[in-house]
Amino acid sequence: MKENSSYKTLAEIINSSHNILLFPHINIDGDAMGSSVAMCIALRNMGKEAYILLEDEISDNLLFLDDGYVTRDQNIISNPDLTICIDCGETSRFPKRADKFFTGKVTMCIDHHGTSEGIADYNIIEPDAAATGELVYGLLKVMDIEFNKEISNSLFTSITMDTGNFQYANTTSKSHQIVAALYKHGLESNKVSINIYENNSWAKIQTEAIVLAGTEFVLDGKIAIAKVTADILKKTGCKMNETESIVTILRSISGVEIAALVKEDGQKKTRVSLRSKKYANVAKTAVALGGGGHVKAAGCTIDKNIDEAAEIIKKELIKEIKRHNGN
Ligand SMILES: [Mn+2]
Repeated sequence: MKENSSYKTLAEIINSSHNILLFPHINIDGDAMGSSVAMCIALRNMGKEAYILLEDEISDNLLFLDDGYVTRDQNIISNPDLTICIDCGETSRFPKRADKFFTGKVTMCIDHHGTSEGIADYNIIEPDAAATGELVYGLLKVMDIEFNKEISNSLFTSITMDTGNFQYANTTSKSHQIVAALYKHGLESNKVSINIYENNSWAKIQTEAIVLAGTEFVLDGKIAIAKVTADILKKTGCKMNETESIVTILRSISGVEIAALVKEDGQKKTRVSLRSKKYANVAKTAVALGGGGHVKAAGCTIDKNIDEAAEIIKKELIKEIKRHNGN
């Protein structure tokens, strides 16, 4: 991996660029969206032409942040002075926009994933940061940007969502300090939290109920595995990208160390989301099956039908638990 550039270097390059495109990852989450929107607002307030370029949909609970920043038109800026990938650092995380990213006269990456490859001319990759929003906050400070309510709400979205609302192990005093500072600039934490967390579709909640009812518990309840089938989604009308929260609910069950959500994505394609609670390393399991991620949150895709994939995952997870429990 390339060495990180300094915030000052990034600030200077941004200052001298006029047309700027931002590239958050596919399946955009609160961190990617919040970081990108905060950045886009700051750039426009500096008088730049800036857009967030996407290739897929935004989940309903994040739409409130988009006040004309998002576009899917790759020609909106034909020769960007600068392109910035945000909360991602591998072209597989923005596959249909990868060519466009490299048309930037200068490229940048701002990310906190340990798997980030340093693909840009200038990179700031800090795996210890809880959210990319923390890095964008730091950069906007160095750029001497005037913070406002919109920037504060965006960065709060980023940090609250990537820390599991300040519950996950990645949460630090810095996460809290940044949020505390955002209040001084008009942060509306309750309004934002209602938009994000209390805005579920009935289809999503029904899907959660059906999927959770079918949970299989293994090794005295240390492992919980649940399946999202195409049939369930058809019945409820829920979108696949709205089912991600189920794995967090599974992990929250008392006694569960590893939660696995197995999602049918075709006849011979199953996507798997893994979460661990205290000691298990699900990144290890995911990597063994061709995927990747963090120690406590990882995933992979298995080219088998959902039932076969669930069996494969179950065997691997039993091994992982037994590795720690010494039997
Ligand atoms: Mn993130």
